[in-house]
Amino acid sequence: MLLENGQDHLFRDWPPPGVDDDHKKAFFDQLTLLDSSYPGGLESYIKNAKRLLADSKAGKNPYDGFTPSHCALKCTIFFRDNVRILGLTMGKCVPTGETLTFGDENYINFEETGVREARKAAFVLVAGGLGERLGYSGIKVALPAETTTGTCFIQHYIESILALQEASSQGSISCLCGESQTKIPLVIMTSDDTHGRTLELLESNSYFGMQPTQVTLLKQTKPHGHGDVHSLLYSSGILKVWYDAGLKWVLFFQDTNGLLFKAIPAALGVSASKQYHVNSLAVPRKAKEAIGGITRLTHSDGRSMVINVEYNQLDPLLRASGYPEGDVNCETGFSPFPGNINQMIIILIRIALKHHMALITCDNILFKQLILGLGPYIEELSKTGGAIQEYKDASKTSFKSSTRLECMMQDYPKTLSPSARVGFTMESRHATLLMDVRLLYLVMETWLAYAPVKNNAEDAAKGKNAVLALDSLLKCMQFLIELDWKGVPKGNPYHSATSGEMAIYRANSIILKKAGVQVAEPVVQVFNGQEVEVWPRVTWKPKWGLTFSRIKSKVSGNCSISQRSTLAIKGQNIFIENLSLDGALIIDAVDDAEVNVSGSVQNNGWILETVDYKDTTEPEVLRIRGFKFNKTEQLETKYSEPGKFHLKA
Ligand code: UGB
Repeated sequence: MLLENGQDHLFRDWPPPGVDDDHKKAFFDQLTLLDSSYPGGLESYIKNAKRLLADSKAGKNPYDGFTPSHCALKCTIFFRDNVRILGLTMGKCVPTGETLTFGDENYINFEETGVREARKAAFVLVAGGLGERLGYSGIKVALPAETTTGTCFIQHYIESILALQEASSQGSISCLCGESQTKIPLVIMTSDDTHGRTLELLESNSYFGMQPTQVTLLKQTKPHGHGDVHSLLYSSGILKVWYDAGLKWVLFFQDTNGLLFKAIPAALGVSASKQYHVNSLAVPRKAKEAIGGITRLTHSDGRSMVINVEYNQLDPLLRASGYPEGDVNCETGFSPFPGNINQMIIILIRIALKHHMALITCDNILFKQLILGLGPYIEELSKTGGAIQEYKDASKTSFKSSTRLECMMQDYPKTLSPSARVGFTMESRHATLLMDVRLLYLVMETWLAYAPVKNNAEDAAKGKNAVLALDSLLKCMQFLIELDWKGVPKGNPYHSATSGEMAIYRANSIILKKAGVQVAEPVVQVFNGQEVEVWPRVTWKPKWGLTFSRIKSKVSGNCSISQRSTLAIKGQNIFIENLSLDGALIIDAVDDAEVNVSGSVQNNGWILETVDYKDTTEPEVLRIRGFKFNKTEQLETKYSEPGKFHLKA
């Protein structure tokens, strides 16, 4: 079959029989696995690849017939009158969703609802990506999110889920009856590149406190994009298990966003309170920033939809549709197309239509189901095997190394048959049904929700994050545009290890300020060629600061933190009252220990020093962020026994 499909180059340089036979057999084992796991087998994969490469070379526009426009909601509204978080309901695309201000009563209520609802949630982390752009040799989930405590991303995610689990179980009926606490399931999608090391990381750290049975690793059989998550959830049977267990929400998230769990309680609360079927988180987006843009697409036949257009497709699409400037910032300094951060909360519901379960996922699926009377998600997946439409962004048909197709999890709606076209119709006969549909892009402020770690130091400093993929797409779609590096707007987010870590300190400092602590203003410093705000290095365990109301309940009196300070809170019941911090303070306590901290801490602290990313004498995790801490002096206390304690500095 491979020979018949033009893949004879695979065997051209094979050594004679008897030499390297084990490798040859292993290669065929791989082929067999791929053949059985790809819908239609390897022959189908090769045909799809050839077709997509030909389309790409011919400059075929994947959005043929669609005209992009930004939603009626303009970015000016995002920031009007202290508006912090704004819902874009799909469809009419007017701001009829939720308008939240971080920390106000409404926000706190949503957070509390979200925490309660977490009992009925399952989490899905897509972590099969190589992180090629980051240039880090380890798996990305093993990378420290911040280096004050050295907590890696997977540990932070697991501890956040455990904190939600514990908080959501408190006061629940099952707990009052003495039944075991609800265990929130976590699925991690891995790949050949990440599977072994992910498992090893979990096992060697006792799953960071999670029960091993709570965690399921589902391995992609090829580097094929995060879209594989749908087919894996389907084929593994796990969706059915969750449904039978009475779960209601599935939350998808990515591998290196250290802020995400700050936004999750409120976002889940919005979903639960308003019964949104799909709730995709978004942030204001800088023009050409490497995150997908939420766009209204209107087809010449009248169809219209609001959907993510991937960052490497948006600018060329705009230029080809009468916007010669492409994707540019508007008067607010942001693109009118908000950014998709690939965090979706999806509801598992019953639909009376067919008297059976439907899993509503991804943009627009409910529209398709209702309008076209399609079966539910699981039934839908049974037709396609969960295959997601792939893409290939290259201008060439011959390659120095093997090429591959990719698919994206947010593209699920595009997998349906032509009769089940993506989007919704405005025809009046569907009006009633549309009224019942509740899909939301929840736009959150970036400082709270989004700080991914994706780019290496050099590219981040040059602003290449914004145009890396655009460059290849421009070629592939043959849009004749001249764009050079200088054309990239300065000030676009770096999406690097440097900015990712600093964003955590910034968010924690801002939250403490909102809770009443006097936190010193940041200074601007340059690390690895990137200008970043440096706030006091404040970190806490998710179980200490799961929601804003919990944080507020643990901070009181007249507290202050100087800019050069480090504060690491490593216990659940640590209460800070009338504390003045100028230096480093590290407090560690077991859950049953209640510690009250007050007084004045003054010491030489942890001094921030620069690290050159080319300096190979430094560890890689420090080189990629461009700084390290010289731990000169600190007050460090540890409480390992239950009881009440008072630390008076
Ligand atoms: N991933 C896999 O699990 N398997 C794979 O085969 C590939 C990836 P990238 P990118 O929010 O920041 C996405 O490479 O290109 C996992 C959205 O498409 O980081 O930056 C991988 O491990 C874009 O719309 O994605 O773009 C990682 O966890 C925008 O939302 C995740 O998939 C952007 O992310 C994403 O992989 C963003």
